[in-house]
Amino acid sequence: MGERTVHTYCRICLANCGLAVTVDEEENRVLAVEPDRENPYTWRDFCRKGKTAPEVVAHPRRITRPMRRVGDGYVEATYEEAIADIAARLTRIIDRDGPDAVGSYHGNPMGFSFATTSFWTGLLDAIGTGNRFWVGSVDQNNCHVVAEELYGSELVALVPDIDDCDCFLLLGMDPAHSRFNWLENNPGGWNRVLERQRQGADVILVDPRRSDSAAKAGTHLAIVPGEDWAFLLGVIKVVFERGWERPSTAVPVDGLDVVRALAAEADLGLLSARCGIGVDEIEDVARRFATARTAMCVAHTGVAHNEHGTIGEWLCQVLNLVTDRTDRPGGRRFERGYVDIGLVMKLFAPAGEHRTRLRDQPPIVGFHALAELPDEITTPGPGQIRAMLVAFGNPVVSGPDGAALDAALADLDLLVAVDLVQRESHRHADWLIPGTHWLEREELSPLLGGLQERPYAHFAQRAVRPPEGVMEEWEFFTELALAMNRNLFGKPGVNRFVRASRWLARRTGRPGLAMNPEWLQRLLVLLGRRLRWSDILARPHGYLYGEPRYGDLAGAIGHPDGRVRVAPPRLVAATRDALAQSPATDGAFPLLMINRRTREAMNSWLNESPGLFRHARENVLEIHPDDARAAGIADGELVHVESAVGRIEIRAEVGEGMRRGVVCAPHGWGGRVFDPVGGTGAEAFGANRNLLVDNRLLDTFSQTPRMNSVRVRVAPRGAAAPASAAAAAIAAD
Ligand SMILES: Nc1nc2c(c(=O)[nH]1)N[C@H]1C(S)=C(S)[C@@H](COP(=O)(O)OP(=O)(O)OC[C@H]3O[C@@H](n4cnc5c(=O)[nH]c(N)nc54)[C@H](O)[C@@H]3O)O[C@H]1N2
Ligand SMILES: Nc1nc2c(c(=O)[nH]1)N[C@H]1C(S)=C(S)[C@@H](COP(=O)(O)OP(=O)(O)OC[C@H]3O[C@@H](n4cnc5c(=O)[nH]c(N)nc54)[C@H](O)[C@@H]3O)O[C@H]1N2
Ligand code: SF4
Ligand SMILES: [Mo]
Repeated sequence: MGERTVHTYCRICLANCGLAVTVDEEENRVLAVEPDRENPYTWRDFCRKGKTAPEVVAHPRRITRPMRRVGDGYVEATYEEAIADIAARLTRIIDRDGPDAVGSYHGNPMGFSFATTSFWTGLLDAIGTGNRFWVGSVDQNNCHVVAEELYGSELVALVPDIDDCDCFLLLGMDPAHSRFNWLENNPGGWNRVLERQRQGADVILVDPRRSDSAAKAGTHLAIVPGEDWAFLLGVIKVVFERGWERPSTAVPVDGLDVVRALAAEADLGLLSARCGIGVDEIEDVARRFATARTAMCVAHTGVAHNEHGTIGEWLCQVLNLVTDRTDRPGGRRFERGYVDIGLVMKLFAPAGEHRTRLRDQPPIVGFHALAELPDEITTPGPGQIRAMLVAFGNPVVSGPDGAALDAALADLDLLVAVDLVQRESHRHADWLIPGTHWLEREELSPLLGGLQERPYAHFAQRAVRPPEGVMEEWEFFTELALAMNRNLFGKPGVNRFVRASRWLARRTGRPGLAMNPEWLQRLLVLLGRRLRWSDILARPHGYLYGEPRYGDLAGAIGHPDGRVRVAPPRLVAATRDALAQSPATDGAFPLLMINRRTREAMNSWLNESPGLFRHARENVLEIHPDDARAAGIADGELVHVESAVGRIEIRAEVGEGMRRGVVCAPHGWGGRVFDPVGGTGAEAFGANRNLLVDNRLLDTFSQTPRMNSVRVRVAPRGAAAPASAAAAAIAAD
């Protein structure tokens, strides 16, 4: 009685698994989440995170009313009170200090909600601030920079053609845990790679750690962290020298001579010494990759989060371009999706002129780097940030030097957090605004259409209604702009139009006439001229609307001459500089700390979900037995890990899987979940390894911190010197 099955998809990670969700309609409750086996495309990665999603919907600490800070605690308030107060305070700050005094940060889960991303931009444009910060700067900015340089468009992401690939060269990814997705989604991708391997394909995985994925790959190369660029340059050099070069036949390419010259200058012995992979192994990889029938090189976050992460991504694409793997079967192609990506760019990520006040950095895809945020808040002067809006994000845990950011957030005149629960980054919030869970939202994400490995569209059905009275995030952003009397999207007349449409909806009794995000979704589908809205809606299990096509990349190139610029001068120059420098070492901090993900957690959320962890609910520090011996620590022992900016306590796990000199701790742990409603103590699991990451040591192109090559030392607990003041303070309270 009252039970219903809703077909939708999971929006925790980009695998976007198709789901069959059983709900109790009367109680508005999710009873079970199962994979939707009738979905033609996306359910095979289904995992416990999706299965236990109802625990997040019914989170005992979930915020279901706006909460206003009073002293050290919170009291419930109405949306009217919240919106009026926030609008008044923001207006005062803007009048006093200008629009840039209002900053923003949004995190990864917002990317799954098209309505939210568009109205977030609508609100920020209403405010008129350029101080917009985002998660891409601790994630995939390097890909956007390379796409802009090579293809003239920041949003070009090439999807792999797994089922026809004979040679996979995969760097810095652990798809056995994180699934085969990053910017693009390859449903069931890792299992399909392994299936290709069983059929005879070559799988080469490059990772300093013998990850679960590396253990399954035919070849594992344990690279020195941060030196993927050197390895790839070596491979490219060998390709040129042996005459294996086959320039792209899919796209016209300029600058090959420059790349050839750069590769010729580099010394293979030195490259090998840098990356810790033998000359013979580099030559072998080059041969296998270049002479395979089909091949692809793909680099993920392991490569990105390093000093030369952008050079690494660039050389990965260069290798594909000089061996004719780009936009060719078995390689990586451009999926045009069902909306006009150029139009979307103009609408949602217009080329920003704004530069950061202190470090004078440009935005990437419209947003600045999290690493710069603390200084922009704490440094006085015109343009100083005095208020912050934080939505769908936990930057104190997921970003670099969380202690510095935590101290900065404490210093603001106004902090507004929009989230399901109050996490570490929200602890100083003046207002906590409820978020909605994806099971409570219906949406089409036209942007993700171009990131699917096959032409695919899926309208997500709503499974349950949000808690009584809770507004969807986009509605809250709209209300705030209206209350501030600042035009949404910064466009004259928009607010008047919104009000008029609401009036009409009330008059006619047709709620759909009130302006809402579905209008934008339908408009984009219409302008894309590839799919009909009704055809998408008619397929609740998802819509595979075509076969993969090759040759569309040529038409997507944004450079006026329509040619790929394979040798961007600034990347070539930076590679020369990197070649001229020998890798730095630091006797005080002899180990390099890298990152990995845990299957059961999603970045910094879900690690508190009761149904997810069967074993210890903590992250650990993996360390090689020789390094453990040298540091005087034993397996299972709590140890101190210290860098130049912080210190954490974490349990050691000694094992042969680590490269010597490298330790690994997953990010996303150690942040607290507070209880603003019940007032009970905060919960936390594990240690925040990002407290050790310096927010000034960045990849200059992507503005991303070196989260995968953090110089640290490890010592038994009690033996280490005192932690930095800020890290000690955050740990103390
Ligand atoms: N060292 C190191 N650091 C890393 C990485 C790494 O590899 N190494 N990875 C980086 C990467 S790839 C990423 S994507 C970032 C993630 O960085 P962030 O996106 O800033 O962090 P998350 O932990 O994903 O925080 C997501 C927040 O959104 C909330 N949330 C979830 N769903 C919803 C919703 O529907 N509505 C609302 N309002 N809130 C919601 C959660 O409760 C949580 O507080 O971390 C980065 N940090
Ligand atoms: N279960 C789970 N799945 C997720 C997520 C999650 O948090 N949990 N997050 C999602 C998100 S937001 C993203 S962006 C994707 C990311 O997906 P991936 O990029 O695949 O991320 P990881 O699984 O962390 O794998 C990174 C690998 O890089 C290795 N590595 C570290 N440093 C280096 C280096 O310098 N060079 C090389 N070659 N390797 C290095 C690490 O040992 C690790 O095995 O995963 C998504 N999927
Ligand atoms: S979290 Fe799990 S179920 Fe959800 S999309 Fe990712 S792999 Fe699929
Ligand atoms: Mo990410």
